[in-house]
Amino acid sequence: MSNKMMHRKVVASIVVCLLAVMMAVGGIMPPTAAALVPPPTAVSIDPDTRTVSPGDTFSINVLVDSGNYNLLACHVEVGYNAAVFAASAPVYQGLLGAAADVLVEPGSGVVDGLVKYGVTRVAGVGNPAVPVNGALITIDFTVDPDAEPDTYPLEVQNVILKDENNEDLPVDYVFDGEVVIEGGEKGDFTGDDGINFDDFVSFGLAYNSVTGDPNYNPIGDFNGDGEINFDDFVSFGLIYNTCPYA
Ligand SMILES: [Ca+2]
Ligand SMILES: [Ca+2]
Repeated sequence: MSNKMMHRKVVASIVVCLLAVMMAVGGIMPPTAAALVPPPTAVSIDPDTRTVSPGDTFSINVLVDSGNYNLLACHVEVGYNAAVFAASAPVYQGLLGAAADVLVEPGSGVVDGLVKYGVTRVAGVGNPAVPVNGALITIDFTVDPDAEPDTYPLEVQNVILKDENNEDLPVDYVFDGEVVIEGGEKGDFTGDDGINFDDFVSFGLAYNSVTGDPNYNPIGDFNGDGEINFDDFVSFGLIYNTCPYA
């Protein structure tokens, strides 16, 4: 083999290798590899964290994502500290079809720090199992007025997901939620029992915020609805320049 031919072969090999690398990096590979790995299933609490004060009420959603799988039925439980929170009965959000097209599992409800909910599609009503991703239920919580400031978990437990053949689906991810209970009296940002100009400035910094915003502070959310707005400002005004907590 001449040096020239040898050189050509080497160049050709390099080009082939480069093409292979480019195809791999660019994802121009045959689609079979990706199709074999379905996207994960997940059950989570939304929002995953929130900050409240003693006596507040708040709502969470339980989200279910079945990935590529057709979801026929599901069962979830959410554990919470019953000494700190009171939970409402879970409210179905239509994830597996309209309320008339599903059956709710007997025993769904609230018992001793556990919210249970199960639902399955009814056959023959044009409600076939399909992939879903959204809110399954909403739960309202009330924080005990004497609750100790701390961080409390909302734990997703005993998840069961069923496909169209009543076979269990993998539960790839379960995301718990947490609730941070802050101490302090409404309006008293400085914690000195009086409501004065310092508190007014802090109230202004939190004004127009909602739960989850970096400047949201439940001390300014007098009615505990997750928003600091004009209603709260009126409540703030009513105790301005007083010492309501002394
Ligand atoms: Ca103050
Ligand atoms: Ca408010």
